[in-house]
Amino acid sequence: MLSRRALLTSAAALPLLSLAQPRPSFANPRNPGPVPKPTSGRTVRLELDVAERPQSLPCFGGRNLPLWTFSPDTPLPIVRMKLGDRLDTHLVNNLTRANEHVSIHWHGLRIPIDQDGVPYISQYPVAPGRSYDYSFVPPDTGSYLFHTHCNTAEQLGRGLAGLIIVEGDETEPYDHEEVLVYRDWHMSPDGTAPTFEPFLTDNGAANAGTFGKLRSVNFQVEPEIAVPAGADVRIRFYNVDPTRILELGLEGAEAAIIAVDGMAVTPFPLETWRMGSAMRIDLVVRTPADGGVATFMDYRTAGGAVLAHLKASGTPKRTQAFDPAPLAASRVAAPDLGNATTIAFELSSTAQGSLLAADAERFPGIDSLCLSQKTFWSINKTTWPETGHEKLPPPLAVLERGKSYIFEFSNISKQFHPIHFHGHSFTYLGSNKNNLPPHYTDTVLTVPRERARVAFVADNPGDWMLHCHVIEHQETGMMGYIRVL
Ligand SMILES: [Cu+2]
Repeated sequence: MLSRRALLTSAAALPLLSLAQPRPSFANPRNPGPVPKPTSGRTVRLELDVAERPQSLPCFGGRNLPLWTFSPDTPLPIVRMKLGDRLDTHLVNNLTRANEHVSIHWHGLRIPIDQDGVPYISQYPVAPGRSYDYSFVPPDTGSYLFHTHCNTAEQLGRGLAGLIIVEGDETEPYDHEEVLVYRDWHMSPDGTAPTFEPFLTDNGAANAGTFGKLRSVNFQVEPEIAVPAGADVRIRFYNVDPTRILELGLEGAEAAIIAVDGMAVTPFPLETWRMGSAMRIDLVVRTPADGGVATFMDYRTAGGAVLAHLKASGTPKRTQAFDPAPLAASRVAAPDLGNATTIAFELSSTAQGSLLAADAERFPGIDSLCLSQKTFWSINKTTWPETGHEKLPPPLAVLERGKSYIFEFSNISKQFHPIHFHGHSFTYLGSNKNNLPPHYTDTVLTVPRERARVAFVADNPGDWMLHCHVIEHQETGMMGYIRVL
């Protein structure tokens, strides 16, 4: 299906290719407001007790699955804090499987490297029975998440994720807020066995990934979420699935994107927006009149798949035309494009990966090829961690602190790759395939034959992971790191 996105164009900064049609925009969009000031200096404490907790979520249809979660109280901890607050986290690994280590990555947060939660780079992984403490002050407002960075396909697949919301970015109050969290579950839709299906398969890893068969939003199948009628409702939409890439759209209501990966943008209409694993957008939706319904859809699925409904009720809160209020500007430093150094990254499959993908096409269902080494993907022909996470290859690039860089990602493979960079936020420059409005992102979602460019100031010293967030691609080679000296 040709997506609506493919028909859209924009006047993004420094496009590689100018296309004729203008992208839809609001008549007089308002730019993000002044950078917010920290308003408090509290310490927020977070206890993460990682353990297996079999439970039945609403989407499981009465079945119990052996979830791995951070808390006995909720399957998805949500931390709300104010800009300026410190987050002190005590992590305990109470998993009982031998050698099932954990570490916590704070996805999208531009925090110091020693808090980044990557095993063998920022810390040793935390063994069963052991604990670890994190402490940092998030520097930005917005919508973020955390997840483990060990055995991630399975650990995230079993449920180990949480959200961090740093408040203080609204320039005008919206009428209401909802958090929508998308994910699949690796369970058989008809089976009764209280177990998960495989999280990582050779066939999946060499292709688009192993998808869960059950889709959920907020742990429900196609939930109906109550919202006030005729109101401007802020929606924080998260894709926390380890694999699936969504093409998110909304039918039945006007909507504006006001932030991408936590960082404010000049509001622009939501047509559709591609969201890889761990990507977020903040929206303002003008909800329908009393009794009306608006529906979130995924257009990457043939014919479109329903994700969730917003059901409006009450007297309309607003009657004037939709003019979404912007958020406060991000404090991400503006890259100096005139003096930036460009570094190219080629995203490709390995010979083994290509062979396996071709075999899978010829022999559907083929899997478990007894491969001694599963290395299907590479960045600039280099791979990690085929011989162990702890054996670090050399960095993909060494950057000078304070200087500006342009990263150019060329996807020469047959699959989508959302490339996530730790510790920084990219300024999107443009692409030969998808000209998107100006925005910041911590993940560059590339499609086959796409050449996408982003820029940033290397202002955070450390060894920062650069990897595909289709977790099976990451775990089969598409992973490296960038050194900022
Ligand atoms: Cu990938």
